[in-house]
Amino acid sequence: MDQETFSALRETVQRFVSERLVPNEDRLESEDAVPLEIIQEMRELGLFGLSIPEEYGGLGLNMAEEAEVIYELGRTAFAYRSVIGTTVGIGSQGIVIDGTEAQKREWLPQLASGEKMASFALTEPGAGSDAASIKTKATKDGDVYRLNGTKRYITNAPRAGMFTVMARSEPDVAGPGAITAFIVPAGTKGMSFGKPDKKMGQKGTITTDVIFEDAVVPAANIIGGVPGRGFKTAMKVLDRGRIHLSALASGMSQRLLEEQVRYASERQQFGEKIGSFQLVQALIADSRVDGYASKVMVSDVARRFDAGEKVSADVACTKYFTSEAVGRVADRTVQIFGGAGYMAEYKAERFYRDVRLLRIYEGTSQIQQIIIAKALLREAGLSV
Ligand code: COS
Repeated sequence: MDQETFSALRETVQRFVSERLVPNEDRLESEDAVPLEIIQEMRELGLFGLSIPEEYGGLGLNMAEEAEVIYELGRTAFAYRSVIGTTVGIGSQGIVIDGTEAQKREWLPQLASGEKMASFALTEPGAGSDAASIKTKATKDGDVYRLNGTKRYITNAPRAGMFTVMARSEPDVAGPGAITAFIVPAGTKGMSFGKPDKKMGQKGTITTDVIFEDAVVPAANIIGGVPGRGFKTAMKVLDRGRIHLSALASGMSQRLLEEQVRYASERQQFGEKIGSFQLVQALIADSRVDGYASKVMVSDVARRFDAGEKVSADVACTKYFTSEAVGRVADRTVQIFGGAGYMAEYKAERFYRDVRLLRIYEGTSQIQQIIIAKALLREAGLSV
C-alpha cells in the first residue's frame, strides 16, 4: 500500500480505537461480547481484509503494515482484535500462502469483506505444543475425505464461515508428513461445537471445541491440492501469526504504560503525587524499556519477513520477548495502582488477566525458546 493511503488507514484505526473501542471496554466486559454494531463497523473499515491481497478484495497490507495496525488494536481490550484476528491471520493465511488459485478465488473475497469469518483448527485435547501429534483423522473415500476427531480452544468457531483444519490423512506416514490442511465450510454435516470455554480473561472472545464425526470434505478442499503438506502450512501460518501477536503485545505494553503514567501523575500519597517517588519511577522506566524494545523487535522482524528472509527463529525471539514483556508491564501496572490495581473495576486488573494468554497461545514461551535454540544449534551442525 502506498505510504499516504497507509497513513490514512492507520489514523482511521487510531481514531476508531480511541473513539469507539476504548469507550466500550466496560460494556464489552460486562456483556462478555463485542457489540454487534462494532463488528459491523470493523467490516466497513475493511479490517477483516487487512492481510488479504487486493486482487481478492482485501487491503493487501504487508507484515510490517499489518503489525502497525495490530499495534493500534493492541491498545484496547483484546476481544476486539480477536473478532478479526483469525480471519486476518491464522484462519485465512493457509489459503493465502499455500492455497490454489481456485481456493483463493472462492474464499478470500468473502473473508476480506467480513461476510464470513475464518477459524484455525490445529490444537486438540491431546496435542497442544506437540502439534505434529494431532489425532484427528481424514480418511479418503473416493473423491472425499471423512473427518473424525476433536479440536480444542478454537477461537471464533461458532461464528466462523470456514475453518482451516489440520488432520492426519496419510495412514502410512509417521509424524508431521501425514498431516493435511483442509478447508471446511461451516455447516458441514458431522461438524458440531462444544460449549463456550470459561476463561481467566479475554472477556468477549469466543472459543469452543470443534467436533468432527464423519464430516465429509471434498478432496478439492485440501489446501494447495496436495496431501501431507498441512504441518508446514500450519508452521508458516504460525510464523506470521506470531508477529501479529507480538504487535498486539507491544500495543498493550504502550496502553499500560500510559495507564501507569496517568495514575502516577494523579494519585497522591505522603502529600505528593506518587510519580514523584523514585521507586514508582523505576517501575515506569522499566515498562517503557520493555515496551520500546518490543516495538523495535516487531518492526525489525516484520520488515525482514517482508523482505523474504528466513526469520522463524527471530519471530520466536520476538513472540517470546514481547509476550513476557507485556506480562511484566501489566504486573507493574497493578503494583502502581496498589489496592485499586487488584479491583475488577480498574483496567489494570482486567488487562493483567488478558495478557497472560499471550505467553501461551500460538506457541508457549517454552516452545519459542526451543525454536530459537534449535535453530542456532542446527546452524552449528548439532542435530537436535
Ligand atoms: N516454516 C516452514 N516449515 C517449518 C517451520 C516453519 N516455521 N517449522 C517447522 N517446519 C517444517 C520443518 O522444516 C520440518 O520439515 P522437514 O521434515 O521437511 O525437515 C517439519 O516442518 C517438521 O518440523 P520439526 O521437526 O521442527 O517439527 P516438531 O514436531 O519438532 O515441532 C514445533 C516443532 C515444536 C516448533 C511445533 O510443533 C510448534 O510450533 N508447536 C507449537 C504449536 C503451536 O503454536 N500451537 C498453537 C496452536 S494455534 S493457537
